Amino acid sequence: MSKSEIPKNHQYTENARGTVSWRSPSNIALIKYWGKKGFQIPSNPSLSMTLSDSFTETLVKYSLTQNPGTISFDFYFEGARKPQFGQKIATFLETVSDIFPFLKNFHLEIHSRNTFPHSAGIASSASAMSALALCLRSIEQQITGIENENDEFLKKASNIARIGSGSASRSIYGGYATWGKIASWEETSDLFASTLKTNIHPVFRDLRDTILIISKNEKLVSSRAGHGLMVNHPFAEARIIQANHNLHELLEYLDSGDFAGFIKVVENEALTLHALMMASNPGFVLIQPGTLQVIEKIRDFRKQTGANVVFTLDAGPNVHLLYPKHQTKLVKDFINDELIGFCDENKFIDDKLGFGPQKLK
Ligand code: 2P0
Repeated sequence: MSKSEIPKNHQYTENARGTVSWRSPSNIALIKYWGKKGFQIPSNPSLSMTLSDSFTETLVKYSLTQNPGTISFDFYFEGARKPQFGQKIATFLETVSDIFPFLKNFHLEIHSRNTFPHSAGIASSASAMSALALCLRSIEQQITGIENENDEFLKKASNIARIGSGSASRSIYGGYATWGKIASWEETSDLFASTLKTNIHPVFRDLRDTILIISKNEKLVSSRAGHGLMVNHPFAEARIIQANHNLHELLEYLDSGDFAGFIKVVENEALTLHALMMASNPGFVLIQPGTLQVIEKIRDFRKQTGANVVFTLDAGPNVHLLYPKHQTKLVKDFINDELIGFCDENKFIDDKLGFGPQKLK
């Protein structure tokens, strides 16, 4: 957009200031997004489970800026300025200012907090970027007075969240969400996520996720860099075929309630993600000895008890242990008896399948 097209401040005088706030959850991918083509377009479709209790709350106060034509904001994380997050937000706001021209007419005061402990090794970009995208969408609605249908509101929020962080596009929706074009599924897109509308068997409707914190340390290679290493990766083509195949199998198992099939696909995706990292050039390793020991324990436990427990991994060493609600006692005893010793300061986080973001203001 050229400078002359930037709306003049006086156009906004009626609704020149306000406050919006959203709570948005994190998610854990079951079919992994790893690798992109072009700008924030995934190489393959992904499918995730939206969490409930691990979320970001973001509040944005907006008011007309003194310097129209530039991005102007202050960012506070848990009450303090955080320059390293601020830089990511500056880039994001600049990128989406074509879509939200008001960003160059308003000053934003952004306050954000996470429910999960900072530096617990939990990826926060999905919840943080989705919360911010929803706030921007609400500001747009308030200052333009144009109210969209809920579906349209969320679709655009998901598109904006994707630009901030690919996985954030899925956090806009509760339950299970997919992002990325799935052949022959009209409602799917590379540009935004959508909620999974197919039948979900009851066994998958109350899934628990206990996140075993193997290490709280910041990882050495960012996801953004990891995605980049999928360009010219020797297994890239095979990975795209595998992800599509796994996605279709998983959809069948989610429908039929086949937990053994679910375990097979979900663990294959988790291990493949890290295998792709290791086979990158340069290769990198984000799992730790504790990750592998916990995986072995989980597989032994499953063999011995026949319990429906399955692990998955994010881009880090922590292990997500998924299981149906009715097995909570069995699994919690197992964690306390056999797994907790592998956790950093004995830490784990209990979470579960959630309903998606919530507007707070
Ligand atoms: C996912 N991850 O599907 C995969 C699996 C991590 C492992 O998406 O570059 O922070 O901001 O789009 O979304 C992490 O990458 O990357 C991720 P960007 P993002 O959840």
